[in-house]
Amino acid sequence: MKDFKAVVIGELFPSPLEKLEESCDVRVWKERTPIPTDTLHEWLEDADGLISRGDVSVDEELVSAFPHLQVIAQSSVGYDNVDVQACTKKGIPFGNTPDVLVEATADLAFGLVLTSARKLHDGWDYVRNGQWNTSFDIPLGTDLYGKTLGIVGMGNIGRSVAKRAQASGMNIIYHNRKPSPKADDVGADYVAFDELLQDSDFIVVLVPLTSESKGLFGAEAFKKMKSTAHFINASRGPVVHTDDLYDALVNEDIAHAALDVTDPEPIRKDHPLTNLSNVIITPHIGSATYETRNSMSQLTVDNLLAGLQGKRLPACVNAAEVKQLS
Ligand code: 8YV
Repeated sequence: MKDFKAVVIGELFPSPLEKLEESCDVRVWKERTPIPTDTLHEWLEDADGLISRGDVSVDEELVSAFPHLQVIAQSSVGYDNVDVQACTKKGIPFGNTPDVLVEATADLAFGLVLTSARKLHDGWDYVRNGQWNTSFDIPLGTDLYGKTLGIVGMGNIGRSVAKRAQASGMNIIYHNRKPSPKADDVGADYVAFDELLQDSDFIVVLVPLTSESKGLFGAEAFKKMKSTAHFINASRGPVVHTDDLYDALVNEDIAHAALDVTDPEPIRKDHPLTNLSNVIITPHIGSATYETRNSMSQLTVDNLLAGLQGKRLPACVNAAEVKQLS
């Protein structure tokens, strides 16, 4: 009999899992499919801690229903699936994994900028179809050098994307609710949202999903962009109005989109968006490297164990509101 009981939705790396098992009886939902509600409720009945996943709705009902639940941790930086206020109301600290995934996610976002500009995916298709550049019908890409990159959401990931863009000789502008000190030494200038839409050759979206950012990119926004603009989303799908993006791509209001996140997610193979030649989609893999997922796993377990032991979580979203021992 261990000190605590923990429920884990999703797989943990072996070493963090072992660490968790030293003090907890652990039940793990390893399937890729969402855990059935009945199973989740049954498992949570006597659980002290929960490691959740983006596809679990950690809403007020769930947070309030289980009296033993003392701490919730999630292996992601985004937590739009979690009602943090409800956690706070119940005195439950909620931990996430910022910082450790910054560089991997910035690589992916900037990788999408490069792929979109240089049509790497088309090049591969050509070779697979037995063609080479000697056919002279290779579609030409566009330079990054001298172009303007607009970052919507200048947080830690935005700052790391800006550094990569700086190295490629791009001009960088950004928009946040207010100017961010994170942009100070990466040569990024603060501009109004509309100015960013009008002036950017590449737009990278990195905002969290909130009631304010939901649907931020709709018909009106796409109409304001350059017809040569490349639109990259590495944040959350619902920040973009999918039908409006589809129309913008079909009507050539913008040139190209590269998406790591979609709405709906996962997107079906036969979804109209996936049939367009001016879009590429990757399956939400911003943090999907061995090193980063391992660090995320470790931090998630450290968050959960700290909470169970009544200590301050190393990465706590509601630390200021929930009283914790240091
Ligand atoms: C997660 C992400 O890996 O951290 C985030 O917010 O989007 C990804 O890095 C994914 O949500 C799985 O939890």
